[in-house]
Amino acid sequence: MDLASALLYSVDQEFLPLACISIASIAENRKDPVPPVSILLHEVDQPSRYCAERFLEKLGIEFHLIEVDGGWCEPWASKRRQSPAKFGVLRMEEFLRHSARRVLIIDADTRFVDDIGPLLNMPLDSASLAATDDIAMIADGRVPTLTNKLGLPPGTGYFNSGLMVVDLDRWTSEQIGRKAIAVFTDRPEILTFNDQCALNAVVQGRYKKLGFRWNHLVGSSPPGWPASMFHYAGHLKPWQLGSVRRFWPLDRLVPREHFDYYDRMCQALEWTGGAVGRPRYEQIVLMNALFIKLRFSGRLRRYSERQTSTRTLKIGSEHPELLT
Ligand SMILES: [Mn+2]
Repeated sequence: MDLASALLYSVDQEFLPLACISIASIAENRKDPVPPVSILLHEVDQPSRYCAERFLEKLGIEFHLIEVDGGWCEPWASKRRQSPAKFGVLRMEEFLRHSARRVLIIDADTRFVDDIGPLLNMPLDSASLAATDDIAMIADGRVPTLTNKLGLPPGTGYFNSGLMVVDLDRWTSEQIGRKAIAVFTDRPEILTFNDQCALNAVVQGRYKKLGFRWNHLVGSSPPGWPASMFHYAGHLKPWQLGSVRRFWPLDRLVPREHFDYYDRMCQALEWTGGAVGRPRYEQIVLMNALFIKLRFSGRLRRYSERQTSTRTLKIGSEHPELLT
């Protein structure tokens, strides 16, 4: 029996179509019914909302689109040049429309290739959430610096917030969201990666570690590692780089199948607004410009280095249980 569960996304206009694709990927791989989905909407126009509704209705799942006024996270969100959508989950207990004991908080730039069933049933022991250690930060050797800046003791883990399996009662009683918000107002200088750093500062390493398969960072994780969920964190987003997929070294970093999947899904969405619905010539110009920027700033080379990093290999051999 599944616990009463819910899935939660928080998006703006640009990321709503991607949340829809992520949800479709969950439905494709799910044997049992998909738990109800709540999507927090920040400044989403009516045509986009209508596209999302039409697409999600076809999936035959229960969903709730919830308009959130992002004004509450000003002025610090604008100062950090972040969309308010990044912070909606920090107040999720106020926004969720139904009771749930377990909430999966999922980034829109993700795609599932396995049944989420194990995440709905796994024990969290005494932790308020489970998440995957950030392999990109491990590979870059940045975890000690990041956690030290957050005021955490040496050896504290650092999770990626792209997928969090949350015990809603504990999250609420431990005031994790409220405390994370306080980091933005009271101690913003400790943050490197916005909400992800704020949550790591609050949780202080007391999270249950999910296997690396549940947050496979495409381009950063070694390609041979198992994957149940692909996370297109950072710059390697297939929907932003489709027309330059054959250019070296992108062709090595992101397998062709990922581009094909997003081509197919973007078509199925029939989106009319936002980045996904941009005219073809405009997309091609933007994609080429982005590729040139990534290639010549050395960012693409850094991805290649992560995949073969000795730190990554070491984690894999020291913690084989995280690679099953
Ligand atoms: Mn992400």
